[in-house]
Amino acid sequence: MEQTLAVNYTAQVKQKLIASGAELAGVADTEPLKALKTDPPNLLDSFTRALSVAVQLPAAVFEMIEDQPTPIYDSVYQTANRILDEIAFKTAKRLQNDGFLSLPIPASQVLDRQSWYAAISHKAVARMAGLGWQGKNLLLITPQYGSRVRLATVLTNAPLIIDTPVKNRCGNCMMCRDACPAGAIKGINTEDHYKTRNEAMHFDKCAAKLGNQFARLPEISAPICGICIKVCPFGRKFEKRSTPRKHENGK
Ligand code: B12
Repeated sequence: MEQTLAVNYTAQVKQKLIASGAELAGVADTEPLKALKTDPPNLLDSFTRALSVAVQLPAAVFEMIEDQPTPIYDSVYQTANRILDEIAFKTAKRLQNDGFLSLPIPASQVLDRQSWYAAISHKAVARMAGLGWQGKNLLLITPQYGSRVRLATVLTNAPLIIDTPVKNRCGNCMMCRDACPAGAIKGINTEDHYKTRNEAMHFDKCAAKLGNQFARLPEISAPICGICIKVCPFGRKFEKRSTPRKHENGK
């Protein structure tokens, strides 16, 4: 596909994603992502691009979270996963109908519960696709919605135009470190990404708090928390806005 066609096709794919209910979409080259652990290990072999999709969670849900996840957050978490899985499924089918091999990666499927690994890290894909940076909370922080987004990925060999990563804007902020109920966040910054989860967090403390304590609360179905998401100023900034903002990255 020649350049102008590829530019138009990429814009069209992103527009359809936004029209299907996503807030943000971007494209990453799969080459640098091959350094990630994937399941299966050759997951990326047939794919040249990874399309990252983000759905924003309603801001008011976070206002109800104080020191543990709430049943409404649990429900919203499940709904966001369903919406993302449907968007990724439909996008993969659309790309396939256009002649491109495409695979939707589920929002929240865990393939290894011992070491907590999925098929591929959505955060790494989203970061490389320019949706945001990896914050001190280890999550993807978007300039528009902070970490109040859930993510999915579509792997494809469609010749989509690649987006560029954005700069980390955490600065000296330590709000997620100070609020973490597990004391898991170390408060270390990264210009690109952490080499391991443990560089950013006492990972076991986070997994134990969520898996052994929060997931056992009434009406909580998964290891969720929400506190490092709630306190991030980039998410709160959105909450205080009175007028809707256009999708800044136009993706
Ligand atoms: C297993 C899992 C968990 C486990 C383990 C968490 C973990 N940190 O790995 C537990 C149950 C503890 C957990 C907790 C949470 N999770 Co969780 N979890 C996942 C899941 C299913 C797989 C994660 C995985 O495979 N990690 C493997 C490691 C190695 O990858 P990583 O965590 O992304 O970290 C590395 C890469 O990002 C890499 N990287 C970043 N950029 C780049 C670029 C390149 C080129 C390379 C090579 C590497 C690289 O640097 C990191 C260190 O190596 C993902 C969904 C998915 N498929 O991604 C959701 C996911 C990460 N979870 C999510 C969320 C929101 C949470 C919680 C807030 C719970 C909640 N919903 O309330 C907490 C937050 C914990 C925290 N602060 O990290 C969201 C994050 C959204 C966001 N805005 O970032 C995800 C993406 C789910 C989704 N569909 O949106 N989770």
